[in-house]
Amino acid sequence: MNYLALYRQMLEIRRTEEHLAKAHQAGMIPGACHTYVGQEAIATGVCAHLTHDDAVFSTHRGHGHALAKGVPPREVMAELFGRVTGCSRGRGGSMHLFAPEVGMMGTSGIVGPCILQATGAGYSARLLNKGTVGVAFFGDGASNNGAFHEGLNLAAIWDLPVIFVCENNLYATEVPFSYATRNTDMAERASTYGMNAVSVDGNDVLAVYAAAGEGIRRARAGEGPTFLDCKTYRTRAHAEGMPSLGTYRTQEELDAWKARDPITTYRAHLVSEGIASEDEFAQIEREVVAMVEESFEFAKSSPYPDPATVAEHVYSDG
Ligand SMILES: Cc1ncc(C[n+]2csc(CCOP(=O)(O)OP(=O)(O)O)c2C)c(N)n1
Ligand SMILES: [Mg+2]
Repeated sequence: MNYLALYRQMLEIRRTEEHLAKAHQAGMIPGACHTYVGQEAIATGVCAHLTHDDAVFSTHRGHGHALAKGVPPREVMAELFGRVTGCSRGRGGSMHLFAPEVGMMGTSGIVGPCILQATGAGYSARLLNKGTVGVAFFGDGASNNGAFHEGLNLAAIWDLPVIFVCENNLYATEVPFSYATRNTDMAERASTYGMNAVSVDGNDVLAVYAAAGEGIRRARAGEGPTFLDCKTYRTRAHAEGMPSLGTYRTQEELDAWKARDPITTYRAHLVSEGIASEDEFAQIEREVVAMVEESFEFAKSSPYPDPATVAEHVYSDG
């Protein structure tokens, strides 16, 4: 277990997202931009166990999943800016981040289907005897979509190697989860399908790392799917340009979750345990900031795709 690698990954996501938020405000990003700020521990703790052969299917809030799965920040940024150097060659933007070479099988603006796609990846892994896993990241809102029932049920009855990662940040856009469902205990709901299901503090990267590690071990060993109910909070607006508070949540609630920020609490934990020093963190901060700045300059100065190539990279060549 590399404690500082987990810290570096979370910080890379945070600093990239902060740049993207500013770029969106400056009008450099066409379309919507949903940041992952506050939820970094989840993608980081899960993806630390994955290889490039494991397949991740993601959501509208997927920059953090792409980064944690190994897509370089420069390719994520360039994609959001619509540049040809982006991971989807500038065709997709924020909600079509694809990088099959590292097992990033796409962010998506459609809430729910990633649950079925990950189940399909698990089915494929089983048929081909690959030893890999399919991973779905999705929000609490997706859990009330029909895809949730179909995906969990199939994975359970066939003992498929799938990890369902619910990022329960208490709201679907501005709808409280407690309004949208009678039973807000996601682990309990998942366990009724007959699968291993655990609740975890989604702001604690070590807790996520441990729970995901056990789930992935089980999946690779043929012991079936695992559901991770990760309790977390997004500390920015649902999407850039929307109000951060609105009328659906209070300043007190936001402040309470900011006090449990996954990056600062983890850093304080490592210092108090004597695992790392403030000097090491300062060094990591310098390196991450430099890398993200360089990625931003790279993305900004990259060309747009040639209009003559508009039909390329849209469908698979098979
Ligand atoms: C099938 C579908 N229905 C509705 C929407 C509109 N929509 C976009 S984001 C969102 C909320 C999703 O909430 P959640 O799954 O909890 O993810 P979060 O934004 O909280 O990360 C909705 C309803 C959509 N994109 N796709
Ligand atoms: Mg949500």
